[in-house]
Amino acid sequence: MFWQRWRIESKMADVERTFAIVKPDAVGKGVTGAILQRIEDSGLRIVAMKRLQLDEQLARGFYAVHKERPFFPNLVEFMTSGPVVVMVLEGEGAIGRWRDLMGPTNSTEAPEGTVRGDFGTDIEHNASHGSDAPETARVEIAYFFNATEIQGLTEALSS
Ligand code: RTP
Ligand code: MG
Repeated sequence: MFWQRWRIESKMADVERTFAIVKPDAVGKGVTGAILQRIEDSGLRIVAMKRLQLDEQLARGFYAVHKERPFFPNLVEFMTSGPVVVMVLEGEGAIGRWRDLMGPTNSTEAPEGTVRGDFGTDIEHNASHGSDAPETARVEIAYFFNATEIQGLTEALSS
């Protein structure tokens, strides 16, 4: 339908996608639902989602940019310590909006009301991940999801 297509196309102009993880500490605490609720309450759309156990190879590959950092072994150990929930979020300015909802990396410095402030513990165990730029978002989304697993505005338009 023309009007429907026009409405979707005009919305798509500013739409952005980001990649999000509910990390093993948050899944283990049973706060996955609370985090998903915050995402939806903020107006971001969850356009793909799955729960899985990362193995060492997958975790090392995902965080490869940090492989020379002293915290890398701890990071891989933490990310493989239990199941995670991975997601694609869609909306205007999704990358920045999700990082704002998460708060700063270090949970001890993250304000109350942020995901990391409320559900994380420290700089290493910080409840969630979010892409930091459009290019990393594209790479991270493709690392975990096939095109057929994502159902957002673009897919609605072409269906
Ligand atoms: P993320 O990639 O997980 O969304 O976190 P971020 O951008 O806020 O922080 P980044 O610098 O990319 O670090 C990735 C993850 O590594 C752990 N980390 N540990 N011990 C440390 O100093 C340290 N620094 C970072 C955290 O789990 C962080 O989220
Ligand atoms: Mg990062």
